[in-house]
Amino acid sequence: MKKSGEYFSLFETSRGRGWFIHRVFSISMFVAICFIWFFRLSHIKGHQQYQNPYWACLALFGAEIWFTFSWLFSQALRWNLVFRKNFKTRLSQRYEEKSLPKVDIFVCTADPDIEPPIMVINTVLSVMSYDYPPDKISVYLSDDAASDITFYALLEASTFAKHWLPFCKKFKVEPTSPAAYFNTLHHSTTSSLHPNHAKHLELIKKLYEDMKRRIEDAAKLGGVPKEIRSNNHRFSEWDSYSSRRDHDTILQILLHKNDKHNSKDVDGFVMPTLVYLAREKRPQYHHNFKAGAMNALIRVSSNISNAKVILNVDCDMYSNNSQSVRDILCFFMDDERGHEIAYVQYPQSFENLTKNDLYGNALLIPSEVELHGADGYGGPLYIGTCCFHRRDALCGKKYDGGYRNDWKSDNDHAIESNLHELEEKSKALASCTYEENTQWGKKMGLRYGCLVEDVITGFAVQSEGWKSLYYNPMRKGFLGVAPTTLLQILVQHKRWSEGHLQILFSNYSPLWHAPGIINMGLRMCYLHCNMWATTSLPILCYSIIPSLYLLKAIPLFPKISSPWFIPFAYVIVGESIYCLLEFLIFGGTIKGWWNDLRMWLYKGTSSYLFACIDNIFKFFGLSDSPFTITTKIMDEDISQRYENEVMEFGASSPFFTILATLALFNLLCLLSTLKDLVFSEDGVRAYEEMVLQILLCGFLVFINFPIYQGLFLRKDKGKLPTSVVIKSIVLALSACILFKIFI
Ligand SMILES: *[C@@H]1O[C@H](CO)[C@@H](O)[C@H](O)[C@H]1NC(C)=O
Ligand SMILES: CC(=O)N[C@H]1CO[C@H](CO)[C@@H](O)[C@@H]1O
Repeated sequence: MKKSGEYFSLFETSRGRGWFIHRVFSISMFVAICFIWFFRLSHIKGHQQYQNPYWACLALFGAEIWFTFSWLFSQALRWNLVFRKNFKTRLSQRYEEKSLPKVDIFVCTADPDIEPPIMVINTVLSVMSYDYPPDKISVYLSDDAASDITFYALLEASTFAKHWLPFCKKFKVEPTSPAAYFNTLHHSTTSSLHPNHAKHLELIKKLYEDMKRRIEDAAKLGGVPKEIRSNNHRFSEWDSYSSRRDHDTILQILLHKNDKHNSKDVDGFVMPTLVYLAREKRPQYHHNFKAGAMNALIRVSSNISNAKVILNVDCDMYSNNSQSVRDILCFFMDDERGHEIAYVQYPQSFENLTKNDLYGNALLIPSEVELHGADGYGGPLYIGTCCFHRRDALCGKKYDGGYRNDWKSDNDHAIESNLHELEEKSKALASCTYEENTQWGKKMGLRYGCLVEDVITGFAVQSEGWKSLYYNPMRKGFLGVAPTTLLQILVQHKRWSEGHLQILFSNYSPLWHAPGIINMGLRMCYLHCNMWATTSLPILCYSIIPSLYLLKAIPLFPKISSPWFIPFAYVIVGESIYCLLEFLIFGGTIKGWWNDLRMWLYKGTSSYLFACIDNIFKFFGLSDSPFTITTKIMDEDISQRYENEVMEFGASSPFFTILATLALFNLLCLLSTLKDLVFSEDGVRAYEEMVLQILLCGFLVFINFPIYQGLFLRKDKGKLPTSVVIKSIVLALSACILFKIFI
């Protein structure tokens, strides 16, 4: 992509391969789906020789309509995949030294019990060590628990960083999170290192281990030891602390270049700015969760460093590539396209994945396909972490064609006031009352009132005319810890799907918001996600109704010799093969695909269902859904089972009751059918008409195998608890019996 004259773009865009074949396939699939609709419409009155299952057919038709829309939206996400490639050397040639912009990095943590401080500071250290001029990096940690232990850990980290940063620079360490780096060394032999490197490594490792021990000791004690507290005036800020939900703003600038005594590393080079922030909390003010924390960070940072580019990461996502800042600036600083980009989203990637990814944690299809598809329409979703923002866009500025950022002026903003004054002035920006009568949370910063504040914010920014971009390099930019139990994942997806459904009915609904600014394709991409929760109903229809009618041998689908059978077969086989191929092409395994399909089913029948119910409750003002953080720590046992890909139940939860009931119910239906098939004289001919129903029920039984194991076969702590076993047996049996008797 050459521009007139000498100018070369800093990035280029290429289109996904195979798009033409995909489109042809897509259209053929659509035709087949239309035939299925025709079939339903013409057969909705039911079969002459049987009782008329009018309502059942109507429900299935409803489900099919719903699936069709959901499928259409998913096609939008596959219609036009684009891939980005950048040119860091050009960036360096053009801007190094003179005018590389400053970057503010926000790390958010919310609970020291769930997010251990040692993990948090590993993330902080990893982003402090970016290969980028350190005086241009500022790292802000937002601690929504205002935990003195997290602060103590950060304080320790600021000292450790003085050794760690030069070490990283000298030996080109990757990844720059100490824990992750030391972990990689286990695998390769440290003996192959240069003696000088080995010596330094040993020293730094000891420093790290000592620091880790001190932090973990403090965590065990449940507080920072008295000696340390009294020796450091910084802890006096906790004097006002009465609880996590009731305290003053605590703001500490731990490292800053204006600090004469404490701003250089052991080699005498200046260090990145490091700031700790716990915004003010009062019980009578709603704190708006992470969105509130981010907005406080945006304001506080504007007073301290005011970088034009903001990176936002969760405290468990460490940087796995020290070049990421430069990678991203290639997009923002491109002369031709850069000025319209509001944010660049990285995929959310995880290190703790097992080979076949039992829980579909890798989000393979969303991150390898769907976000590329959204990018093709000018706007991947903002997913709340691993995202680089343009400050102006995040703060509510509108994009009009004339917008240009002057990166040079960015560096002029110098702070002369002394650090104490700076801290005091900044504190006011993080107070509970600051946002009263302002546009924060409405038109500025992250938008409030939605469980997926990130997605709605991304959409709001795009509806101000900005574009966003998806960057998914081979080597992942950030790595986090994936949830490791089924319940954590189901709860997480409940929150996501519930939040997405809120968007659908909010002011920022992709159905009608910002006409003329957001194109149809992108709207469909958003709708695909917004509709997650509602797909629970069709999925439930399909996992209950056909199996129920098996019990009475009433067919709901065409028989095998009928021409109507063909579109059904085409859609089922075509879609399965397509999904499998897609999964394999993007690096999954066959078993991984099967697991992913199972998770789709489980989310559909539990998380999404509860999300729908909760949304309805909320609509009538009945319940206030708590923002649940998913746990990141776990005991030995659970982690063993996770590594062996054994499904973790363990807890008694309505999520599991519903999954187990459905699994048992389908098992009963299948067994009863097979019994009839074997013992009845006319069995085979009768069942020729029921083949699709038997296959569907058989599929549901087959995919639910881990549940039967958890119900009846396993002895370990991760099996389904007895209460769930009893409830699900009673429920499934009574459903079958009642149906047999009354319908
Ligand atoms: C993380 O970074 C290392 C280099 O430090 C690289 O070898 C590895 O492939 C990266 N991990 C992922 C998942 O990309
Ligand atoms: C929480 C967890 O499972 N952590 C593990 C993630 O993977 C690394 C290396 O693969 C292990 O060292 C952690 O214990």
